[in-house]
Amino acid sequence: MKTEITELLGIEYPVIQGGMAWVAEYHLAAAVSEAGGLGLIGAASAPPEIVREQIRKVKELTEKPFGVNVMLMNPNAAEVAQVVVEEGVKVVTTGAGNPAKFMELWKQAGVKVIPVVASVAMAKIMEKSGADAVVAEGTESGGHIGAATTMTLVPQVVDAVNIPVIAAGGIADGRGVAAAFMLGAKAVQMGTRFVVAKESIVHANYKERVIKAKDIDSEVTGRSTGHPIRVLRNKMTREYLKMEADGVPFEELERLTLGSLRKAVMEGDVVNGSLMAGQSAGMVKKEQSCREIIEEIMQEADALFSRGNPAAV
Ligand code: TUI
Repeated sequence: MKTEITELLGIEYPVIQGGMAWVAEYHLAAAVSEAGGLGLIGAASAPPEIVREQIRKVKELTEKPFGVNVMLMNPNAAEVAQVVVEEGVKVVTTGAGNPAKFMELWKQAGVKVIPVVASVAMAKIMEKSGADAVVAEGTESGGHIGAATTMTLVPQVVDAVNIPVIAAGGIADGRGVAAAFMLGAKAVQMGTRFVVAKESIVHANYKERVIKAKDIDSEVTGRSTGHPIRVLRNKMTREYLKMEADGVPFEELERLTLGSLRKAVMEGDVVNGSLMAGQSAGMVKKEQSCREIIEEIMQEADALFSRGNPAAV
């Protein structure tokens, strides 16, 4: 399936993997790219030299295009931005901030820049700054989120910019892909479904929680501090939300969450760990390879398109 995004990035399927902190490491990124999507290394809060190492490892596993997600709240973001250029990475996505100050560096180096945005205003600023495309990420997503839903954000961003839009948030199967295209998106970004991919290094306990999750099993912590993060409900979220309601200072709350994502991903601590996942966790039913996931959702989407109006009797 060719779209403006498959052509821009030189990929086979209009599917991009989310740049998930701790989760989006080289095994997952290489598997998604090998399967014809765009795999991403999630730089998150990793030191720049670790990001360099991860990039080199992806290159050992695939010759296909891949990218790096630069998390802009990372104090090391400027060094990571530089590493990406030095290593000849072709695509960068950004999250949790405004990447304008890195745009010239990346554009000069011929890097395709795709900021993740959660509002129309930020999408317009990114287009003006020279972005090649934007990911419009709805509040259904896991991790750090904005306020608008995918259903309302994507068409408004599509109407506001002339660059291609990638839809994210709540998309985990072919129905979501088809719906995203109907809203005007030219590709989708998925995170949660790839958390449970065979090639994902996420601890089995965490994968099991995602697979068992129901529609309303996620919770948003940090609304009061201005850093809303969607995670699956557990002891950690209950404590966090109680502390938040009690007015515990931001720094103390941060301490409770920051190391907890690593604990969940690496150690499988599903009690005290931070189980970042989107609302689509309720739709994620089993562990599959990245190839199976991508081929399945694209077949589902194709079938819907060939059938005309799926609601008509
Ligand atoms: O970035 C994400 N999702 C993330 S980043 C992350 S790592 C983290 N861990 C602990 C605390 C904070 C982060 C986990 N999940 N998604 C992309 C995204 N970007 N969603 C929303 C935004 C966003 C928000 C504000 C983009 C731009 C923006 O601009 C604000 C401004 O004016 O600078």
